[in-house]
Amino acid sequence: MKRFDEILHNGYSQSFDITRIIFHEKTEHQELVIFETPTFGRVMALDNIVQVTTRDEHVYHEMLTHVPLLAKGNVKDVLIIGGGDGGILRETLRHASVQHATLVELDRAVVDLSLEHFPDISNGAFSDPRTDLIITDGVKFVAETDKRFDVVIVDSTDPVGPGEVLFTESFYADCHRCLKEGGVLVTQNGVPFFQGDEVTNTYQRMAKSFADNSFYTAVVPTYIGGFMTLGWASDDAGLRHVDVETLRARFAAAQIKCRYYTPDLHKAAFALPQFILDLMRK
Ligand code: AG3
Repeated sequence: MKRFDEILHNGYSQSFDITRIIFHEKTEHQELVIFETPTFGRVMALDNIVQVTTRDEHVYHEMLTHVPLLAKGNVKDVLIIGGGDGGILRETLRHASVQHATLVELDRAVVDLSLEHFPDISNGAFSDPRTDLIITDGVKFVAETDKRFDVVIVDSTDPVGPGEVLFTESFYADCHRCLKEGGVLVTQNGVPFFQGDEVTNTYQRMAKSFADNSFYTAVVPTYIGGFMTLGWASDDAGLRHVDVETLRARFAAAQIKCRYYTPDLHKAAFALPQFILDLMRK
């Protein structure tokens, strides 16, 4: 294999030069490949879809973490579904208010191989005393746990293969059940230019359990196609309208240095292009 061609969108793909294959095997749940590239550094793909690159992972991890945590403020308990590479966990634990971060990952191999080949992505987060790592099915966990969280972050693969169950109405209902009053759920929701149905489906499915739901955006170069949509749901509609001064004050107090996230960008990320608004139909 001299190149890696991502197979995700119909008739259009991205292709990486491979300078070295580091790992390539079928885990219990999916095909996992790790390789080195000249442009994006080290890359991990699951079932032929790029999940993480050392070059741009911070964009996705910062936006999927700091937006809900700073919108809510003083967050203590966070649940992460998926995210076995530890990037969301790393960003979550940068908030001193966080007392417990529970990470529920289906595939132990993702955690083990990320620790071995992408140590900077978790950057010690798995050994933090606040971390509780649980290897099980996220669907089962949210259906059964009696713990309650301020924020639930779903860092999933796309809705094909093992990730599909994390895009259902019953899963969102169980996430709602796991939230403290006025808590917030955020999810990975694809690239709407190519995966528009995901916006329409998630919009309708989240609305069944939450009083308010929408999307916000981030641009992640290796999730090709422009904007990525991140799903947002809460019973507190005010959380997606927190004013920028409050966000700036919380961000400054948290003393977190980011490479993509800024409070102004946080605010702006909820302003959606018309084609995404059009996909949000009941
Ligand atoms: N999980 C999200 C990958 C989404 C890729 N999808 C796409 N390009 N449409 C990434 C895991 C990072 N912790």
